[in-house]
Amino acid sequence: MLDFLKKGLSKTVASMNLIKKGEKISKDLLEEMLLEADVSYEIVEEVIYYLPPSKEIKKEDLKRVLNTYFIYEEAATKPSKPFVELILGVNGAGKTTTVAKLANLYKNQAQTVILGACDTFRAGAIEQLRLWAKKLELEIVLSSQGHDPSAVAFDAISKAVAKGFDRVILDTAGRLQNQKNLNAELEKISRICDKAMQGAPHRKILVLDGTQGNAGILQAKAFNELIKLDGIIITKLDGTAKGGALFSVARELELPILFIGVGEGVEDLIHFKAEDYVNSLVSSIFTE
Ligand SMILES: Nc1nc2c(ncn2[C@@H]2O[C@H](COP(=O)(O)OP(=O)(O)O)[C@@H](O)[C@H]2O)c(=O)[nH]1
Ligand SMILES: [Mg+2]
Repeated sequence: MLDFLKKGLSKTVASMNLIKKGEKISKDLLEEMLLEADVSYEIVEEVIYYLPPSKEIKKEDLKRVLNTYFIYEEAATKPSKPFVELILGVNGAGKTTTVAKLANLYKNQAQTVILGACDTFRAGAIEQLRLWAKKLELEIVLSSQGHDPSAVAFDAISKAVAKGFDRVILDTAGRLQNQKNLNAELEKISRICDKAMQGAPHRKILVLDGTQGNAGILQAKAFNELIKLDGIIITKLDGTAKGGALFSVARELELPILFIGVGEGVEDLIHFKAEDYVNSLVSSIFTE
């Protein structure tokens, strides 16, 4: 069970006196519960439309309809050594923490990882990543605040190539309020990555703050227009009742959700599996 879903939904159930017994639920209550979980209004209406036209909804029918939303698979990536990942997103979304989580995951799979502290905009960001690298005993390439992030990316990839590392993960700064600069910066980082190693970056991942619910979608779209994304990681789903926004995120961006973040620790990263997510949501709706 994904607890973040249960938390939000049990509140709704408690506050309502509508029919809900075992394997069936009234359409009105279902609608209410999906909205409460921050499934967007548009998608709730659509789900209701695709359900059988009876007043009471069966669990299996709901599962079937909800599962149709996560159809976007990750494009097949050619194996590459090193495999370079660019982590994008606005300030505070959870990028640096997610870089550490991913690095830890790869390390546990016996892969060698080098981190690139390309968020040179804030001194705190470099230090934060340096501390993670120390804790996880990982190599890191960094420079000082204000330096060119592309240079850091170039050095990290070159080092990984020279030393035969399996992975490079590049943390970045996300100043969406200054789109023009960000655009130029991301374009340059991409270009320099490719210069350091042809084909890099191999995966561009957007980190989205899950507590923003559906409000994060516009932001995500803006990033996807700046740089073609390969997938999304949604963070902070441990502290929110807005887990239902994942439906609209997947649908609107037509991108796969790769992982979800459920805490501040390095282990708090879950591989996103649509079926488990839908099962959890449906179970929370049908059990009190
Ligand atoms: N509860 C929770 N907090 C998170 C999660 N991911 C990141 N954070 C916290 O969110 C804050 C911002 O994260 P950070 O990685 O610095 O964001 P960045 O600015 O995008 O690099 C930090 O306090 C993190 O500990 C998560 O999955 N759950
Ligand atoms: Mg950061």
